[in-house]
Amino acid sequence: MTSKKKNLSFFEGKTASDAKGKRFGIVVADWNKEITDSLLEGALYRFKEYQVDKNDIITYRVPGSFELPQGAGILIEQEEVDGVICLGCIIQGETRHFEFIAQAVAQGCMKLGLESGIPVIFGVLTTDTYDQALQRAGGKHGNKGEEAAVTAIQMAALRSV
Ligand code: RBF
Repeated sequence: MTSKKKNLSFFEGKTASDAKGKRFGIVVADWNKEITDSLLEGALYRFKEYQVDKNDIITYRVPGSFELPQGAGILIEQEEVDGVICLGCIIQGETRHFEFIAQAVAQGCMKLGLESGIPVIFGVLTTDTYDQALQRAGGKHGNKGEEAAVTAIQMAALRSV
């Protein structure tokens, strides 16, 4: 069912404490690069707003969304980070790849987060059309990359309670 509401997410601006001194990883998929680059831009914008130093942000690129959990795992092994966000865009095509990839990535991110103890944030758009993805990557439904960054900050803060 489609919704006429503009934006159903919680996100309305500043919702977490500043994260100065925290380190974050970002893993970005190259598939649908125009979209994932906008998600990345949104994430970097929010990290900056929350005082995260640019030297404390480590960005890795992977070919497609399917590779996101593995990329995040490698990043966690190689870098000391307080959280990782995975950014990707999976668009429903004519084959069942969509379902397999989306399921695998969601489960991979969850498993990695639980096993490593480092928050792994699922910032992956899963849409029927390219336009729906555009609307969630800086369009009328906001930028889910920004939300992923704020979620990582909130989860990192939870670890230091
Ligand atoms: N990766 C994405 O990030 N988004 C997609 O929409 C996407 N669609 C794909 C469709 C097909 C038919 C295939 C074979 C791959 C697709 N991938 C997509 C790439 C996938 O995430 C992964 O990089 C490759 O399957 C190699 O493991």
